[in-house]
Amino acid sequence: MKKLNIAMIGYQFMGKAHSNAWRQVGRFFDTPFEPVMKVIVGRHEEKVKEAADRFGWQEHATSWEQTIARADIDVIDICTPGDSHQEIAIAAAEAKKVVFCEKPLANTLSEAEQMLDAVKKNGVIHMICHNYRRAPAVTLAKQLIDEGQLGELYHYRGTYLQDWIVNPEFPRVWRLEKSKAGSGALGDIGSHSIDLARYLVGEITEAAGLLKTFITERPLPDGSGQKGTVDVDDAALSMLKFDNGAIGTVEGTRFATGRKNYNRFEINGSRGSVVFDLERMNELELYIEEGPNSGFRTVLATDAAHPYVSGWWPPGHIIGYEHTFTHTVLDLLRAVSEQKVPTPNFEDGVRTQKVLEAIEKASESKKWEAV
Ligand code: SOE
Repeated sequence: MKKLNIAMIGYQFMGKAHSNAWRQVGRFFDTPFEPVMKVIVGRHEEKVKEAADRFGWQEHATSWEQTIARADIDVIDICTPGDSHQEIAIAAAEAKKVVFCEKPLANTLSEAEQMLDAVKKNGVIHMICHNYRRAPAVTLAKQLIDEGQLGELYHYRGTYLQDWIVNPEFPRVWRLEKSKAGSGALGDIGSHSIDLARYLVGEITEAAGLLKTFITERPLPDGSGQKGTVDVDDAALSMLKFDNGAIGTVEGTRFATGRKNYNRFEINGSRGSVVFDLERMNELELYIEEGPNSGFRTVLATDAAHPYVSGWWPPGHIIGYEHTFTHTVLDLLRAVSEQKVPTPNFEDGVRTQKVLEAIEKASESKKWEAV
């Protein structure tokens, strides 16, 4: 089988999730290439070496520039904070590599647009990692919607709730710095809800928004005892209008006490509804209007006929968060073999970024903003 050499930049949470996906994909699915976990890149030699050994990369390196320049590397997988996405992705596109990038695509719309220009100009394959599209129950919801089973779509109700920074003593980590993360809950988790809204319902044309930072100073993570400013949102609320006439709400917050990673959506159409909750991710709640005795039922999306499931276990043997990344890299490998740009790609990343920007703008103007 032909080999595809992967270089991954970044080795923290997403680096761990992507490493697992690259390692597992060929063991469970028939892939058109054998992905080779060639080199993992990070700034700190000791830490990146440890990550290489633990996650199973052949080599480690401290320079992404030198790694991108290597002729034997085919795919650049970007798992760094948002402030470096643009530079790395553009360099990778110019070196004619396949570019796979974590969300949100960039810290600003202008950076995201430059990334899209670069991948288009250089004719390379590109993908953004919105892994939740590939939870089998979510892909199933998409199939049902595309088949018209829910009828005309009226509502999208997306909530992404976490509580990991409720404690005021939680340090001012990079995700709480605008210069590194671009925004707070809005870009980090709201972007997932918006991507799912665009995937399942359609393009968003207008947004209203409300951003709020509850705790504006936190201890610096260096242990100095000094405090640093939090200049990103802790919570982001929005109302949305879709081009097909549907309306929606999205709420992303890191202050929903007791909610750990509650990524849920409900979609209501003229003939039925679907509900997904990541914390019960093998299930899809489905309502199809069939007269007085119809009601919500729970579909356990673990049959071989359900999306991606045939690669894993017999029915009822549930899968988890990490599998969504494996499905994502599977589709990337397939796209590379067909020389097609998969979805979601940098175009999707730019569209989502436009919605994020409109929400941010609307929060300041207190008016609806066009996307
Ligand atoms: C942290 O809030 C985080 O890890 C996000 O960055 C991920 O995209 C999300 O899937 C889970 O939460």
